[in-house]
Amino acid sequence: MEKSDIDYTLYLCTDRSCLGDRDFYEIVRNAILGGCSVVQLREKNIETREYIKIAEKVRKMTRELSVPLIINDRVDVCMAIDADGVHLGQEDMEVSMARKLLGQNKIIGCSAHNLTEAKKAFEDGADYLGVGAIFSTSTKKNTVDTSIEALQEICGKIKLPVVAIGGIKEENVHLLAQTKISGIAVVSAIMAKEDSEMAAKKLRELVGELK
Ligand code: 3NM
Repeated sequence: MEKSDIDYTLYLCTDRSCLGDRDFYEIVRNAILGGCSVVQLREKNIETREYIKIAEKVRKMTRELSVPLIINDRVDVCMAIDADGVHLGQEDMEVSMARKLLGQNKIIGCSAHNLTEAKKAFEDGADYLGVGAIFSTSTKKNTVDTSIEALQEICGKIKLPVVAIGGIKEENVHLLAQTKISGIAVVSAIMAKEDSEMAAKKLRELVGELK
């Protein structure tokens, strides 16, 4: 898939901690069937070998279903399984260094909380930005609040696709109208739902209404 063809409308970040006894792969598959257009595998506190094992399975599934797979933080895991790209936070590897390692064809996303970070990510060669946390979230600790005004400013001034993240759910998607985001990224609004296909379908409709 060409980088320019990527549809950021509904970006799923995975989290295996909210599954209970449900099957991770089934939830992700159903979320894609419901309309998730990008999957980011986000694993924390996991051995590298285990990370790769999971990533390979998700890689197979996303290839079958023709959606891009992004690996959170781990450039080595991205390379090892030939994922479509990597997502880097402000504490992770520098975008410019990841670009050197991954080459031009891989997608590199970067988290930004303000215009300065967004500009730097753009200059360093990022392909898209994840901007948040827009609303409060209990999924990730120590998030930096980012206002809708700051999101709007980044969308207006940086020529990269912007995906809003943090506490986004059915009830508040409408508050992102007029921000010119390319899509929303969610964890719990899909992963914590019993029916991830229906959850994705509904969110996809709501984001579609913004555009
Ligand atoms: N990154 P939920 S907030 C993975 O602010 C992540 O950069 C964030 O989870 C950031 O959709 C977040 O359940 C968690 O609120 C988002």
